[in-house]
Amino acid sequence: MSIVIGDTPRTAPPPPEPAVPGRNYINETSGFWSWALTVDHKRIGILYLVSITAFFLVGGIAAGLVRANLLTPNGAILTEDQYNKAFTAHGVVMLFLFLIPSIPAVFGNFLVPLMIGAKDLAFPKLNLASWYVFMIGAAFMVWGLLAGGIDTGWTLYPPYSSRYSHSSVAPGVFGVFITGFSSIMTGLNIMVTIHKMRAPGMTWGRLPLFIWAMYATSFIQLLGTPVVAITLVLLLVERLAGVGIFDPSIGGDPVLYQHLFWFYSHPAVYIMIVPGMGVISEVLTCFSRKNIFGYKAVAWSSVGIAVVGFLVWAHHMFVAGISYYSALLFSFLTMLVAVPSAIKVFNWVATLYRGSITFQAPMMFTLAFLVLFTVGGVTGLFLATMGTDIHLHDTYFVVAHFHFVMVGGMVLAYLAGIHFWWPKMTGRMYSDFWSKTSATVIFVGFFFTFVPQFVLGYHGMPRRYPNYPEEFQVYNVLSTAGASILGVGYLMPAVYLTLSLFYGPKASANPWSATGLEWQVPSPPTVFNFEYLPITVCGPYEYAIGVDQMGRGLPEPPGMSDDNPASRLGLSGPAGAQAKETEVVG
Ligand code: HEM
Ligand SMILES: [Cu+2]
Repeated sequence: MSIVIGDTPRTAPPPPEPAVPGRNYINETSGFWSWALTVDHKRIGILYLVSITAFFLVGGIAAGLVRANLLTPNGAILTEDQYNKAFTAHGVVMLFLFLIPSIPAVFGNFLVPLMIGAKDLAFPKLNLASWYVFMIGAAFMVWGLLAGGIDTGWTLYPPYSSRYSHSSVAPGVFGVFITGFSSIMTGLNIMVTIHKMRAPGMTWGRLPLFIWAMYATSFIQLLGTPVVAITLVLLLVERLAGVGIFDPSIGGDPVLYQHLFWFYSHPAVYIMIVPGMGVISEVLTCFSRKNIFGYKAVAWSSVGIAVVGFLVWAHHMFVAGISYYSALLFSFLTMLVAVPSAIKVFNWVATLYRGSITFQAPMMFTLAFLVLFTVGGVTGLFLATMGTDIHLHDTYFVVAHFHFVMVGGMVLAYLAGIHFWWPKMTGRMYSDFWSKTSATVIFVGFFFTFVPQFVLGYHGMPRRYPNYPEEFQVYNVLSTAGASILGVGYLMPAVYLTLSLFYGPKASANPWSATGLEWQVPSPPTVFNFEYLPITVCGPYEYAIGVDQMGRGLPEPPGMSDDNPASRLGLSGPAGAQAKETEVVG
């Protein structure tokens, strides 16, 4: 039966209480083994959080070395060989050990069961195994990076990587190969969970958009990762056994490697960004107190990106000697992939329109994402256009482009997510002032770091070179100065979030007055998440009528007390019309 809600529930539900008060997933059991052998998706999420934060620090130090070296035209601190190893370490660690696992493994683990009303992921033991596999792969990579370093760049192009490099390519490549399995396990687990474990009433059309994004991401992880895995094995076979696969001097084909590598690595950039887009949809709706504009379009565009993302890989190879006609085709297909991304951006902006926006830290990171990701996406179109890419390929323009999407996009979405769900994950609130300051410092630092790189690339400064002509110095100094600001911006959350664990005020179950099922359980949640079976009665973003997904009234949103309640509840403006359309199935 479906009914239309007439009057608006105004009272907050009684805070849900665990069966044994004060018990939660963090303090239920204690000791080393209770964490090392846990199969609780929330604890595994925390294990991932701690590990990838450490890797982010390592990758950040490598980036600091690269930028410091570029302060002077002839290299300020590193030898040329050390420089090659520093930027490779930066790329490898950031991509394989931070960005790819970040949102899927941390928030995917922690939130997917909570958001769909499940006790855990479908395969809890596989989930724990995925973390161990990740750490084993990471150990091999760290071995490669410490024992001699790797100097090939993260793309590991043969024949240099397979035959001529004297650095520790083999353990590094083997490590990347192993972490791939972890990614596949996580993807598989999340996909099965979304299919099989949704609570009653949680239909596909009522799934939070983060879940749709995670679903699309799992699809890429499952289909793409095996391809890179076999490619890396072939690389190792050539390097260790001398079998000619990619090196032309022994009968191989180096362009084949590029095809295989980018067949995974282009979709992999969507493993990085699509989950971030999911986070943005959650935070943006909550802090503008509005339903998402165009739910179906946003949900299906995640799937669209996942599918079309597989058809565009050769845009990395326009100058690698592929035929003119295939380059033309890939140029066209690449433009297509920008369409679903643009659909999302338009719908987010439309969601903001006439919303009751408040500027808590998660929202500030989200708005920064909107600006920076858009710039990143649009500059991707310059690169997708063959004529301009021939000029821009392998220059700092490309470096700036992918940092806008990966750092300005993904990392900011990740920070938005951390700030949004931190109270849920830890049960503590963090400093309002410092979190907003950090968002501002990161935004400013980001601009100073990467905008000069567009100019450098346009003027022809190649990427991966340790030195440059003098006229480029001013832009490089600007970029390094910006990177220092950015570094400070990143250190701030590390400090105030850690302090919040000890001194932060206790968080309520639903501190942001959000609608998702994860906010209907205590902060932090209990071991089995729900003391009762949550029954979903409506879509995920009914802020306009002020109800959560179980149809219960929301608490007062933060920063809203001085507002006119009528406008907040959507009784005026376009949200009023939305309220009438809202269907509640009982
Ligand atoms: C919005 C649509 C996008 C388009 C049209 C696009 C287009 C392109 C093109 C054509 C290149 C190759 C440039 C060259 O090597 O000369 C490129 C490079 C790259 N893009 Fe994008 N891109 C888009 C979104 C993204 C996203 C969302 C990410 C990551 C989250 C990303 C990450 C990268 C990376 C890492 C590279 C460089 C890889 C390397 O050679 O090291 N791009 N992009
Ligand atoms: Cu690409």
